[in-house]
This record gives sequence, C-alpha cells and structure tokens, in this order.
Amino acid sequence: MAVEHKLIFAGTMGAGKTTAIAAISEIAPVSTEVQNTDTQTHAKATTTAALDYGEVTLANGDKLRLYGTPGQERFDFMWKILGAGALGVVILIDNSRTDPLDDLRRYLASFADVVRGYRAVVGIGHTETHPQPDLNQFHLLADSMNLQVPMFSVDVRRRDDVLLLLDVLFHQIEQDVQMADRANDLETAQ
Ligand SMILES: Nc1nc2c(ncn2[C@@H]2O[C@H](COP(=O)(O)OP(=O)(O)O)[C@@H](O)[C@H]2O)c(=O)[nH]1
Ligand SMILES: [Mg+2]
Repeated sequence: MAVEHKLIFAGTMGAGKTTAIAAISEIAPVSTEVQNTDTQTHAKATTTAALDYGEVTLANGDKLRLYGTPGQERFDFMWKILGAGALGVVILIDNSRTDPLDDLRRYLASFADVVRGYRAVVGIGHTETHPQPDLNQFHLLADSMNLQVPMFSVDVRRRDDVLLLLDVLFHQIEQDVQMADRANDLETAQ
C-alpha cells in the first residue's frame, strides 16, 4: 500500500525553500507569499508567511508531501509543530548571510532530535558567490554540538542538487531502519 511521508524544508528567508520545492514538486507548488514587512532582515519583496507545499511520488508509489517552513524568527514555534510528525528535514543555509554558522547552529538546535534520529540533511547555498564559511567549518560546528549530519554545497535552482539531498536523506533513513531491524533480530535471537 502506498504510504505518505512528510518532508520539511527549513531555512532562513531567502535560503531557497520555495525554489527547492518548486524544483522537484510534480504538482504546481502552493506558496503563501505575502508582502515582506521584515525588510531589515532581507530585501525580498515577498516572503513565505505560512507554508510552501508540494508533492512527489517515489518509485515505490509512496507519496512525499513537501513543506517549506517559515524563515522568520516569529514563526519558530511552527518548526517544532511541523518537525514532530516529519519523516525528515532538509535544512537550507544561505551562505551569503551575515552569520551562516549561527543560522545552522539555530536550526540544528531546533531539529536536534531529528538530526540524532538520522533524519536530517543540510544544503549550503549561494556558495558560488560566498564560498566562506566552508563545509569543514559547518561540520566543526555540528561536531561541537555533538551532532552528525550530512552536508552538501548545493544550488537548489538545480533539480539534481535537490534530488541529491533527498537521496542522501533517504539512504540515511534506510540504513537507520536496517540497523534497528538488525538490533531487533539480535534481541529476539537471544
Ligand atoms: N545565486 C544563488 N541563488 C540562489 C541559490 N539558491 C537559491 N537562490 C535564489 O535565492 C532566491 C530566494 O529563494 P527562495 O526559494 O525564494 O527562498 P525562501 O525564502 O527560502 O523560500 C531565489 O531567487 C533563488 O533563485 C544559490 O545557490 N545561488
Ligand atoms: Mg519562500
């Protein structure tokens, strides 16, 4: 039977959530863009006020519901609500921002349980214009938080880059499920 999964795209305003979902969604993505009143943080005229939504059907028939979460601080509470029932989280970082390392720190802290459950992946964007901080610095930050998470430099305007993030995320989830199965087998064998 086909199963439905929820996948979250998280990231600051302008990190590429809407672009990433549009790049892979097989339905016309739903995006609730409104006038940006927070022009001090970001110059974009519109921004995601509530949600982005898209859908993808996987090769096995399972349906992926893709959600983009609001980037503004005042929507922090929604990260937790959406993250609770999610299969996984794609964290997008905009390397052209003032302090991308601090952005990642905040998102890893919000999604720490998801990261520990091997259900997160990080995509660093805008690296062609802003190569620093580099991947090593992002990994050192995660290490300092005792968190391990796969990270890639991506351009979410390219569909293949978004698919790479999903591939890695699913691979990770699959391995974790297999490990849990093996642990169960061991327990029952004893
Ligand atoms: N130069 C560059 N632009 C990007 C990259 N990733 C996303 N963008 C652009 O950044 C802008 C903001 O993306 P958007 O999807 O609206 O961000 P959101 O606020 O997270 O939904 C869009 O114009 C994207 O095309 C990247 O890696 N490099
Ligand atoms: Mg958006």
